[in-house]
Order: sequence, then structure tokens, then C-alpha cells
Amino acid sequence: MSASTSPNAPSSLKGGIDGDEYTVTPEMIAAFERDGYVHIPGVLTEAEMAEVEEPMMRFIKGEVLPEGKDLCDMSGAVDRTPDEYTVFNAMLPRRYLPSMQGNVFERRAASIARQLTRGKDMSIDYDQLLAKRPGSPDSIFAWHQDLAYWPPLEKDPATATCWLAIDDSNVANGCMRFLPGSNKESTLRKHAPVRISKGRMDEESSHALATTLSPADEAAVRTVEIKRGDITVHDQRVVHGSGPNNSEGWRRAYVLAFRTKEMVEEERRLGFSHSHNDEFNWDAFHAWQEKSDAE
Ligand SMILES: O=C(O)CCC(=O)C(=O)O
Repeated sequence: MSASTSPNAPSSLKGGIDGDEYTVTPEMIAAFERDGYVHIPGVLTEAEMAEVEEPMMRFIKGEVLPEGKDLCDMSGAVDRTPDEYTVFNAMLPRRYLPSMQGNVFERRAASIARQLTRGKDMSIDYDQLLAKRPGSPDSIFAWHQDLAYWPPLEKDPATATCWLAIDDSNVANGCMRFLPGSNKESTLRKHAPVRISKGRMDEESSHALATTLSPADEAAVRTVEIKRGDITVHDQRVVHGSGPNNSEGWRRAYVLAFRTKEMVEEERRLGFSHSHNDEFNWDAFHAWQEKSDAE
């Protein structure tokens, strides 16, 4: 075991890499349940990072091309070519590059998702590569709750979304930020499609959704700076987003979302795969939005 995380904890409570697994500490589980997210350091070693960085670069260079809307700009812009995207988003990389399946991040994140949900049967629901272009003031990932993107199905909704930093992630390059405790709110906040005003783009909406924060929320926000190889894990309800990349380098992240096996099976049965090309995706969202607007 390596990468101990709680220097003050008795050694039996220290977390860290243990082969294909990563042992999380009780404090990490408590933080995840309380705040809706947790920072877990040292999940991949520098030697292991190549196994995930190399395939990611094949997507960024355009050597692997996701179909249709699975390659998009999550800044909200809809009039750009991939070499102009400021929040470059490749959905479902393990579908488009099957050699990624079973990689070291998948294996370790699976053990983390299981422990953070106290032993639930968790499966990979989707994966995603997100890269913010250097010096891009609009590379903002709008505030949202992940559940707002997904159909409200009657199965155990537990989710552990593991966000791996490929580059050190900090305020300058647009690290993740969370509103701790928002995961405990009884109802989902209202979301609307993001529109960036630029040329003809106003008329169209992008895949991205946004909710707004009150001044009290703004004061409570935590920006979470993490190192390459660290992850944050968030649940399905915590409000989160990220600021622009004002640095000279890319801010790259590899996201693996685990949901309960029963939920993933139900989503697939209904034709929802988290592909942005899914018909079900938008139909379900609009129906649900209309229903909640009427309430
Ligand atoms: O990478 C980002 O900035 C945002 C990612 C995100 O919102 C998510 O993985 O749910």
C-alpha cells in the first residue's frame, strides 16, 4: 500500500493504492456523504498515468473520432470545429476506443466507487474526456447537478463520478468547484440550456445545462485544487462546475461515472446510454422539465 492520505490517522486507517484497489479512509467516506464530493489523492502513480494519457491524446488530436454529438464543446458553443472547442468533450471513449476498457483507472475507480457507497453493486455508467483549451476565457463548465442531465428513473440513484486530473488542476486552469451540502437538498434545482452569445449561436441550444447560485451559495463554494493522478468523486446531486482556463496549458480530465447496476440496466433497457446521440436523452429531459415546471 502506498500514498497514505491521513498522516494523523492510525496506520490501519490510512488509505492508498493496494494493487488494483485503492483503500479509502473512513474520513473520505464521511466527507463524500456529508459534502457530496471528496478529494482522493494519489489514485494513479506517475508511471500509470501513461496508460490513460496516451489514449486521451488520440481523441484530442482527432485520431479517434466519436460519432455525431459525442464530440462536442461543453462550454455551450455550437458553432465551432473540434480544434476550436474550448471545453473539448469526448463522450464514451471506451465505446469508441475499446482498448481503453479495463484500464488501471477503471479498476481502481471501481473499488473506490464500491467503498464510497458502502458496498453497493456499482457499474460503469459512462466515461468522458474533458479538456479545457489554454487561455480560453469561456471554457466554463456551468453550475449543475448531474441528475438534471439524466432521466429520473425509479431505481437506486447512487452515483460516484470519479474525475481524474491528467494535469494539475487549479484555479488558474479551471479546477472543479463544489457547493458542499447541496447534495442534501430535497429537490433538484431548476436548470436551463446554456447559450453562449456568439454569431448565430444564440438561436440554438447546446447540450450543456446550467443552474444559478445565490450570493449565499457563492460564499459557500469550495474550489478544489488537485494534482495529476488525484481524483475527486462526486455524487449525483451536488451542485458543481468549473471556471475558465486562463493558464498557458491544457486542463485535461478523465471522468468515469459509476451508478448502481440496477440503474445502469434500467437506463440501457430504455435506450439511455449517455451518448449525446441518444434519442431518449432529450425526449426524457424535455418531458421531465415540462412536468417539473408544471408543479
Ligand atoms: O470537468 C469539468 O470541469 C466538469 C466536469 C463535470 O461537471 C462532471 O464530471 O460532472
